[in-house]
Amino acid sequence: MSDPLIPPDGPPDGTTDVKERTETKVKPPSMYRVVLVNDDFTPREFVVYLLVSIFQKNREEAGRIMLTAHQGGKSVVGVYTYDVATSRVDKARKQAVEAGFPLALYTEEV
Ligand code: TYC
Repeated sequence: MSDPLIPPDGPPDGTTDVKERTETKVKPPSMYRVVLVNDDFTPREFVVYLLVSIFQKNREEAGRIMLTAHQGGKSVVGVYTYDVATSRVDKARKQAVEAGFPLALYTEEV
């Protein structure tokens, strides 16, 4: 409630009240790169299937990502928030283990 004896533009003694503003800096969330690692055993088609079904790539892009890893040893799948990166990597690893393939993926902060 405001005091009816103090005018809205400041106290009556000629001083000025300065309200310090508390700066609230909102940092954007850290981002994480998901990296796919090549191996000699996981079938190409299985890698493409995971990239389409878990990482929501279209088949063309999934094929490119898979081939980049196949030829160069690793390939960046995408950059995501921590939760998205880790949950997708967990899913992909789980499916690879269930299917009996040694497929490796890892995340790293961008
Ligand atoms: N090198 C595998 C093969 O020849 C295919 C493959 C590609 C595996 C990419 C993993 O991240 C990978 N069957």
